[in-house]
Amino acid sequence: MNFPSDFLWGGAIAAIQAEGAWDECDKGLCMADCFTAGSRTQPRIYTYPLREGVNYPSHEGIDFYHHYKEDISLFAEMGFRCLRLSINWARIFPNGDEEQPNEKGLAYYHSVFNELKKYGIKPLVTISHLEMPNHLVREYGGWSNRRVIDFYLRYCRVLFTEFKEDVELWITFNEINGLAGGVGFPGGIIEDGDKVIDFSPRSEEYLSLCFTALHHQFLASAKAVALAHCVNPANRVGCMILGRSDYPRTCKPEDMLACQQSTRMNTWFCADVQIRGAYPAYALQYFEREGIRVSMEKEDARILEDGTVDFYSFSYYSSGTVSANKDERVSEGNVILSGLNPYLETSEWGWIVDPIGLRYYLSEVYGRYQLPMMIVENGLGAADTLEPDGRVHDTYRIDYLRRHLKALDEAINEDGVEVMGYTAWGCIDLVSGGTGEMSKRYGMIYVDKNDDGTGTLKRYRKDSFYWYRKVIESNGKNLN
Ligand code: BGP
Repeated sequence: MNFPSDFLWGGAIAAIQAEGAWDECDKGLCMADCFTAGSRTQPRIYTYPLREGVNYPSHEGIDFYHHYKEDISLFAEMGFRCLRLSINWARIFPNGDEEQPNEKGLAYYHSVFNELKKYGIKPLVTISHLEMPNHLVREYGGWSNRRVIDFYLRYCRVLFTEFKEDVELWITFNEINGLAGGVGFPGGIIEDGDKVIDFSPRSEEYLSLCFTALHHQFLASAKAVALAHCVNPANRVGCMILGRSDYPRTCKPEDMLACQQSTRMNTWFCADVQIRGAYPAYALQYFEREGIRVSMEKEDARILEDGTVDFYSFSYYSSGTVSANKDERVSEGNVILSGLNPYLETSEWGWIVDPIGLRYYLSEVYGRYQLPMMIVENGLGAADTLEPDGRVHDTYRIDYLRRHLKALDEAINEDGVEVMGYTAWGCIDLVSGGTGEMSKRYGMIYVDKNDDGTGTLKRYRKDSFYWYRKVIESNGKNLN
């Protein structure tokens, strides 16, 4: 076991799943504040206006907003060197299109960064993690509107200047490739009553909207990268890809080809644009074939070229299979669908568990780009039992993490992949993005909160807390 000495061990959270305080200190309503609670079988719905008596999990989250000092001290106790967190855009620009930022929002994040500094924990900030001010969704059609690029850049400029002393690691958009899978909400393409995650077959018009929104996010990201470098040359900005290894369902050449094609659009496409600075030919041909229209302007090629990212970050939970036969059963998973694998087990929530897939993925991606990589989300969503003595014996989570860290070690030491760090997803229990549940827990810290919103919000150290502390203390040498 040999991890680099400056390896960024830590955890990851997102504002909409942790902060709560949805209407405090002049924060505006954000898109995710309109997502109802759901479950594995009951989809979350976007409702606007908000409905009386409905549970909207982001409104309270785990109340990180008021508990950040306690939570950060627990992260420090585990030895974190890095915390990935996101800023809620609507806390800084409540409607998104104002000229001036909300000072109270800035003050809050200053306090959070100061607290992290106290413990020597580096922040890695996601500028937009599956949210945007709801006003931009309603009045502008989200990212399908080119004007949103300027609003985003105004927001970025404020962040880069305001937090120049505190933050040097940035991610422009969380899981930017979600939009390429034809799920519109990450682009703010959503209407009252829509399912938040909806995999039903989409029209050419809908897909055109998604890819137009994605194009605008590419431009916004590229401009943000250039701006970040200009404000502070020490800034490093990453793309963030929903990572997943896909295997052909069988060794039939047709399945190989189908797998190659789906991997291109699901995995390679966004990073190709953000790292190589141009649309790959296969994507343009895909648009042509599928009748997808994306309006691009003359200057766009130059913008993409001038704003390529510094590192490749990604989430990794699962792998999948692809078959030329489109009817093969699909597995559950986050935002992109794929087939089941008879050799692998699934989690309680139906996500395929595949540590070897992580090693495979790291090697494939590094081989293509040779950019430093960072795993900014990985973990097991599982139900936990809080024992009467306040303990949580989450051996299944330890086992999941251990196997993935072993795979990571092999990728670094046997395959030569350059990895900057690892931030475990939901290091403290938080609201599930996909289902809106609390019971789908990822944390090493248990938060006493139930799916219906009841609970004391008290924090408890799980067995995985002590285990992860040992891992970090030994710089990854001790995974037992
Ligand atoms: C990713 C998101 C995270 C988080 C994670 C786990 O797609 O970036 O925000 O939610 O998946 O997913 P879930 O919470 O649905 O289990």
